[in-house]
Amino acid sequence: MYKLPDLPYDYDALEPVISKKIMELHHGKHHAAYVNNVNKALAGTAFEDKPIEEVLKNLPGLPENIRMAVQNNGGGHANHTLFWQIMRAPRENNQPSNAVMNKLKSSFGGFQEFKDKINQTGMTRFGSGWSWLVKKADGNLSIYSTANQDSPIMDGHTPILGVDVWEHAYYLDYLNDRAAYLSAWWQVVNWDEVEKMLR
Ligand code: MN3
Repeated sequence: MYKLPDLPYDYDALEPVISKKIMELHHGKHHAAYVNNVNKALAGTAFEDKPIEEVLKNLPGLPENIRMAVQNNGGGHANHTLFWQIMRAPRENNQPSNAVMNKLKSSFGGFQEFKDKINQTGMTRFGSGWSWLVKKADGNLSIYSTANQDSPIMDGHTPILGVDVWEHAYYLDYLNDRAAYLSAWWQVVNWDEVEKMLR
């Protein structure tokens, strides 16, 4: 049985970038539903006590009648768990350490280029999904988007930073302006947490 993780901050901590109302719904309703539904799907199977990463890596090994439910809800659980962890109260001119800067520069040409690519990848995701920075098995960094609640873990990649571009993540604050949400979101990135995962 998975448990809804507590947020590492209060519901209003990300204001004004992300409102308390969005956080209450997003964590307390959306994420909670993913947890409940993946628990239901896995109940009574050999997978119910396995770490979610292990389950997502082995989706083809799951019984077919629960595979899609686990992909959607297990993916949702893993994706949101990371998302909460890599945010914190907003900072102006929010930047990573020099070590992270250098990594992003060598992989993507620069910090601004990196942010632009994450934003563009999120903007061009039609419908619901995520924009990701991932580490591949060979250690190389890559940026791409996934649909719905698909997780990079399903492809054997390690998600390092991900931004939720489902409308539930921004609509109450930004209406249909996904670009404004993505642009503001960089103020709440917890670069200390991102750096830990980059090592
Ligand atoms: Mn979400």
